[in-house]
Amino acid sequence: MRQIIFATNNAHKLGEVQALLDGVFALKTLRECGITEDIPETAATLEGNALQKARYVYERTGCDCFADDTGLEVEALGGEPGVRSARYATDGHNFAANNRLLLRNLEGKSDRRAHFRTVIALILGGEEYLFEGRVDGTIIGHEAGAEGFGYDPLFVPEGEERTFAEMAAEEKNAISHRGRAVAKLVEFLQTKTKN
Ligand code: ITT
Repeated sequence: MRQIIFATNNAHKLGEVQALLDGVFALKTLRECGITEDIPETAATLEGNALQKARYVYERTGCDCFADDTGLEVEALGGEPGVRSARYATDGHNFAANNRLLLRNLEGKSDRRAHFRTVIALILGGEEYLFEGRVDGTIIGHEAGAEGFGYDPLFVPEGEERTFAEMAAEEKNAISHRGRAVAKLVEFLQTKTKN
């Protein structure tokens, strides 16, 4: 099976995407390619960061690779935390602190609409491609559930009553931002590898 590198240091994402790409491409991790450092994400947009991460890996390995950048965009906060979702409350990836800050910033606000948006940048045979996935929903007033990661315990997708953190991984993947973006990636890779 053809191999492709997923440029992420987030083990949760790796698990989610691994399940979705099963049988299409064999995923290689950054560690397996000898890249152990954090990849810079300094762009002002999700698209920019996804491309920055994929290019970083392509320049070092010359191999087919992709990266995703995801943000939670909250209507009442003018799209925040958006591209700063990982570092909303602190410099690191402190999920609990990020969730506390989000709840505090939404205190007293009746508009709880939000969406997750994922942008995937793929470099295949040296060519760059972008794919996007989005899921709309609402931010509830307290954390619920222990599955998933990040803002999942606060996010109830449209048409559901449970948060992403209360769903099994397959349920989240079937409707999530990342699941939708990966579905587009998989469809593209399947047509490319047929030709
Ligand atoms: P890599 O850059 O190494 O891939 P990361 O954790 O920095 O990992 P992102 O920049 O794409 O990933 O994501 C930013 C943050 O958005 C992430 O740290 C989480 O807090 C949140 N996030 C991303 N995907 C999410 C998901 O599916 N559910 C809940 N929160 C998510």
